[in-house]
Amino acid sequence: MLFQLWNRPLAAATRAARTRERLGDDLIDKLDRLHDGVLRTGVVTESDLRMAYRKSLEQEQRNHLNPWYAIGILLFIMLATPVFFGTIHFILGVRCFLPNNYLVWEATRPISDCGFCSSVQGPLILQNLTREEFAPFAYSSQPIIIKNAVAHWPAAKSLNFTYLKDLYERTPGALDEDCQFLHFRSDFKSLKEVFLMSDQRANFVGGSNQPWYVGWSNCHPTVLEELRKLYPRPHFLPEDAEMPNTDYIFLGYEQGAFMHLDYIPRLMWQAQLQGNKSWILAPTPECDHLCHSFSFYVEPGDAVLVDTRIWYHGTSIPKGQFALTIQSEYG
Ligand SMILES: O=C(O)CCC(=O)C(=O)O
Ligand SMILES: [Fe+2]
Repeated sequence: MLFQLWNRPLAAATRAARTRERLGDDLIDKLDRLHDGVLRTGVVTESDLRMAYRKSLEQEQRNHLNPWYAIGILLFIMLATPVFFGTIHFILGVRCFLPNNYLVWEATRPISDCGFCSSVQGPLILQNLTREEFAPFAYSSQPIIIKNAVAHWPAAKSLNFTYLKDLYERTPGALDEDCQFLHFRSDFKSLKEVFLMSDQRANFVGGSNQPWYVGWSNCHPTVLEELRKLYPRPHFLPEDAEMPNTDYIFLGYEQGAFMHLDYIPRLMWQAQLQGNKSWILAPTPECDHLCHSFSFYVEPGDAVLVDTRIWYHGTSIPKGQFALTIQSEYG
C-alpha cells in the first residue's frame, strides 16, 4: 500500500528500491501494514495520504537552505561592507581605522592553531645585536624587544612634530595624497587637520585637556625619500628581507591605539624614537584557553617586533607624555 501512493512508475520503483535498501524489508512491511490499517478506518483516504506526503516534501525543501541563496548573502555582505564604510567616509569625512579591511579580515582570517602563543609569557628581550646574532629570531612570531637598537638613528634626534609639519607643508601635493590616516581616539579627520591644530595643543602645553594620538602612512614619494634620510633600514633585519615602499609614523600624547589586528602581509617592526610606550598583546580569542595576554613597555631607542596579524595589540603613552615611532614591515 505504501508504494501505491507513488504511482509514477519508473521513479517510484527506483525510489522504492532505495527506500527498501535504506530502511530494511521488516520496517517497510510494518509501514505497509500501518498504512493499510489507517485506510481501513475510512477516516483517512488515499488522497489524504498523497496530499500529506506532498506537503511533507515541500516542507523538507523549505528546510534546506539553498546554497546559491547563502552564497548570494555572503557576496552581498562582502560588497556592502566597504560600500557602507566608504559612505561613512564620504558623509562624515572620517577615515575609519581599518574597519572595512578589519571586518573582512576578522570574518575571513584563518583560525589559528595557537602554536604561535602557547608557550609565550611575554616579549623576548634582547640587547642590541648584529644581523647574524638576530638571524635565529628573525621570523619568529614571539614578540621581541631589542634594547637600544635604534638610538643612533638621526631621526631619534631630529624628527618631531614641527619637522613633519614643515616637511608636509613644503612638499607640493603631500597633504592631498590619499595615504592611510589613523585617527585612533582623536578627533582629527585627516593629516591636514592634524597640522592645523594650535601649537598649544600640538605641544600639550600645560597638560592641555585635549590629548591626541595619530598614525599615518608616509606614502608620498618625496616625503618618504626625505624621511628615509633620517633612518636606515634596521641593521638587524635579514639582508634579503622584503620591505614595503612606505613606512608609518605614530605620534601623540597619552592616547594610543585601541586593540586590533593588522591586515598586512608581513611582520611588523617599530623604532621607538621618543618617549615610552606601553603595549598590551592578547592572543586570538580561539586561543584564550591556551595562551596569555601580557603587557610590556618600550623606551626611546628600542626596537619592537610583533606579528601584529596574529597578536591583538593596543598601545598607550604615560600620562602627559609624548611618543614618536617609525613603523614598517619585513618578511
Ligand atoms: O604604535 C602604536 O601606537 C600602534 C602600532 C600598531 O598598531 C602597529 O604597529 O601595528
Ligand atoms: Fe597595528
